[in-house]
Amino acid sequence: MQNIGDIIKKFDFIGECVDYKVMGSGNINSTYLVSCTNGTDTFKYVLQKVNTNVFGNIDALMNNIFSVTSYLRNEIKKAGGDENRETLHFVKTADGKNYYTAENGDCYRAYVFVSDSVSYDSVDNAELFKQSGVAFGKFQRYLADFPADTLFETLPDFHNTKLRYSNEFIPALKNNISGRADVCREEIDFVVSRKSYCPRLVNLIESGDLPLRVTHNDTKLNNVMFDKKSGKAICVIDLDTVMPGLALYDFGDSIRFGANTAAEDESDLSKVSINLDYFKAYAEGFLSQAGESLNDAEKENLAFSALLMTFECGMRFLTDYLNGDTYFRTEYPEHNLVRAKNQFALVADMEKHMEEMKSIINAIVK
Ligand code: GN1
Ligand code: MG
Repeated sequence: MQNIGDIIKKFDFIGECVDYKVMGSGNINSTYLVSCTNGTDTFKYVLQKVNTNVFGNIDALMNNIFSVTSYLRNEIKKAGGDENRETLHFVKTADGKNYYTAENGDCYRAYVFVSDSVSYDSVDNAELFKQSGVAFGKFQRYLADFPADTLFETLPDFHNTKLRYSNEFIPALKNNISGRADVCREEIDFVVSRKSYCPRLVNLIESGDLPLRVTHNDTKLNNVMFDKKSGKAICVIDLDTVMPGLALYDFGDSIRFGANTAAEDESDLSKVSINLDYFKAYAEGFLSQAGESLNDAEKENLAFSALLMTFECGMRFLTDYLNGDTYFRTEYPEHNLVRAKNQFALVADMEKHMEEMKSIINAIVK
């Protein structure tokens, strides 16, 4: 473990650091809020240790981030927005590098904390959730003409549910490294009995029905910063997985997390269900920005994408549980299993409400 105080000194921050504390609730990277002062003003930065077990090529990942954020800055300016608040500003190291590599190989990067902003792990009103839909829809719209072939695929096949099943879940089950397969038979059966969901979107990419776009791919509610006063979404964060993907991945993953009536790791499954008001609100927000560019196959699969992204995430949690918790950060031994059960309860509820979900979408896109 590196001394964070020493790491902070490596960055080109204004003034001297007076305080830092752990922030955020991500499952992959470690995040700190750093406060600096030059004697008169305070400057806040976000420092992150990037998970090098998950991301292999940090050079390429940080190049993606610098090029995407500078492209966004331009698009926001052109649209008359405030480019200083609506996208992240990464800060280089004192010797001009995109990130800092410590002696033990740990990698750190930093960006300016968006002032007067806040993120949420859950919402208690539909309007706020709709706002996050606006933010992710806008993000996709602004990046519509970004040269996708210049982007490095930080995690190839990230949402390839078919490969997640055959190349990750099945081997984890067969190898059963953790010896835990016996305690999660019900969840394993849940996944296997729904295997036919996995190739649906991937097949539509192969057939040319679904276009690849530059997408965010990790559209959790807590990856959006909101203005503390106005409640409006300001900007999208966590740009590690910005890659060519499907609009449906971004839509579906937002619903998975934000329209669940419980947190994604709530163990009381009676609290887990799909909130259809939130589903509708998010769809309205997202489609108000990204809707016009969507083709018929995309529109037809919006409701299903919510189910599939929930199923995929549950399968990933279960895979990690079988592998002995090597990927997601866990706080207690059964954490990944609790998450998997939770996601599967949500899938089951979405299955019951699929026709309503489709009607909600049809009423918006008609
Ligand atoms: C991870 O880092 P975070 O918490 O924003 C994961 C997502 C999962 C999510 C589940 C790079 O996101 O894919 O949906 O946990 N990110 C990566 O909470 O694997
Ligand atoms: Mg995050």
